[in-house]
Order: sequence, then C-alpha cells, then structure tokens
Amino acid sequence: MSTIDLRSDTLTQPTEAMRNAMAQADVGDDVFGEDPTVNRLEKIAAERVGKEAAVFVPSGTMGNLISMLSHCARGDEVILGDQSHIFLNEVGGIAALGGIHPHTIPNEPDGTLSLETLEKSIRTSDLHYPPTRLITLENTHNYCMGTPVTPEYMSLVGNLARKHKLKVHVDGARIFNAAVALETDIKNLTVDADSVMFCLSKGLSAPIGSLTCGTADFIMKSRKWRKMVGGGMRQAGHLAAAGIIALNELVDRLKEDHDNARKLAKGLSSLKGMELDPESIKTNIIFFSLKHPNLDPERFINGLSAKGIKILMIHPGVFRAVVHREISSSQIEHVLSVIEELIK
Ligand code: TLP
Repeated sequence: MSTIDLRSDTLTQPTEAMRNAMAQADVGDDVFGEDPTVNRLEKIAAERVGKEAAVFVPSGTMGNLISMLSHCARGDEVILGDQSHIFLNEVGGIAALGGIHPHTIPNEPDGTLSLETLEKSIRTSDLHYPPTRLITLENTHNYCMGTPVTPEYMSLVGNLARKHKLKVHVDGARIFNAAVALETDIKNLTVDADSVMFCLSKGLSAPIGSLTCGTADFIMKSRKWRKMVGGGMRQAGHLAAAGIIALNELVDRLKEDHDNARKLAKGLSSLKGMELDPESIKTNIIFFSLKHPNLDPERFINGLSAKGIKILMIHPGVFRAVVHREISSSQIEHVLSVIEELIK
C-alpha cells in the first residue's frame, strides 16, 4: 500500500533533475564565498525578489532568525501575528538567542494584521517601553488557511512602516505559492518589505534550503549571524544546485497543488461532519474540523492511517492537510472516498 502523505509540503522528494544536478554540482567552500553554485543561487534569488543580495541558509527557521537578529538589537521589539510561524513554531529563538521582544497582535482570518491595531501597537518613546523596530508578516499565512497576502496590503503596511521608521520582514516560506495564487510577479509582494525569507524545501521540492534577501548591507550582517548560529556551510553547492532547479522549474506547477487542494476542500465540505469553507482555500493548505456524532478525531486519524493516508491533527478535532507535488488529482479522489467510507 503506497502512502498518501498530506502532513506537509516539506515531505516532497527532490526531482530526478535535482538529484542529477546535485551529484554534478560545481562546488567550493562557501564560508570563503567560493562555492560557484551557491553564489549563482543567491544571485538568482535576489534578482527574483527584487533585492540587492541574498544568503543561502539551511532552513526557514534560520532564515527568519538571522533576519530578525539583523534588524533588531537586544531589547528591541517586533510586532507580529499571534498565529505566525515565528511566534508559534520557531522555539522562541528570537527571544532566547536575540533578546528580541515579540509583541503579538491577532491575525485576521486572511493572515493580515489590522492596520489600526498595528499602528496602535507601535510604542511611543515612553521610558517604560521597549523600542519597536520591526513588523513581521507571513505570506502565505500557514495557520490562516495558507491565505496569500496581497500586494495592496503589503503596500499599506510598507507606508505605515516608513511613516514610523520601522522595518518590514516577510516570512515568505511559501511566497511563491502566494505569487502563483494571486497571479502576480513576486516582486509585487516584496517591494514593500526590507527583507524576505523564502523556502526551497516545501512546495518547490528541494531537499534543503531557504534564502534570506535584502540590501547588500543587511545581507552582510545576516551572513555574520548565520556564521554565529552555525549555518556557515562548506560545499553547499550540492544543495544549492537543487535550489536553482526549484526556482527555474517548479514554481509554475504550484497551481496544480492549489487546484488539487481546492478539489479536496470541496469534496470534504460536502461530507457530513466536516467543517470548512472551500472558498477560503486559495493555495495548498487546508484546515478543517471534524464534528461528527459517531466518529471521534482519534478514530478518524487512525482510520486514515490504516489506509495509508497521513494528515496532521493540529488540535483535537482540527486537522491540516497540505497538497504538494507528490499528491495527484486521482489520489485526492481516493482520499475523499476513504473519508466518505469512514464517516459511514
Ligand atoms: N512549517 C512547517 C512546520 O514547522 C509547521 C510546516 O509543515 O508547515 N515559516 C513558515 C510559514 C513555515 O510554515 C515554516 C515551516 C517555516 C517558516 C520554517 O521552515 P523550516 O522548517 O525550513 O525551518
């Protein structure tokens, strides 16, 4: 029985072309700045998001961490969403390692932060307050149904940040999903941000790696932080080679994942006890609740698992399914028929 793994798009395996490119990559010591493949990936990445420079890091978590460390000093404050990955899922690294004070405000269901609340949350110079330095947004917003945040919203936040002399960082782990869903050039989503981190290792199918992009000065600072937290890699071109393929060949096909996610959401919403609005699914992430009189959440997840289907239970009765390159349209139909059977 083959497994249908919907726990995350991080589960994607490298493509055949990636495996070949990794094996044959031209490499050097990247700590000396001498890995030609890493240098090429960083150049492609910076150009793609319209920034001066980029630095290759092993994970999205490290990319966000070094960005925040580069923008903020100890005791500075960052305003971010209470549902953001940085706040919920990055082990509190910004506070533990950077002494950065996280000031959370509620995420709206579409992943944005209310502009009014945002502006009210910026600290005055009162003696008692930590100085606000940074606003951090997430695009797509993972825990807000993978919703893509629009260029129009980015521009409003950019204006607000400039008015208050703040910086803007975007956790764009899945920002290419956002650009594809909104049918916009990715630069329209990054032009109002001072820095952006994006991942190659999720829907784009590379095995490892993320990039942090910004001004040349910012990236110089970020490189130092990367070294300090142990992210200085040597012949990393073997990894970067897969990343180049991810950017050149795997972006446009993300639309397929979004179509399959919508198909899964529509199918689920027609089943008894499943609660979700398929219209809210814009990219590859689906959250749904199970409220069924005869099927408790544990039995549901175990029943799926017995049929080789894996999804994540985020809270009791609340599930996440993420669609990716290794999930076909016919597998979505199979998943729906298994769930229909379980519910009976
Ligand atoms: N997200 C993972 C888990 O950590 C939850 C997932 O399966 O979705 N930003 C966002 C918005 C993310 O979703 C993730 C990973 C990261 C950053 C961190 O990336 P990695 O895992 O490369 O450190």
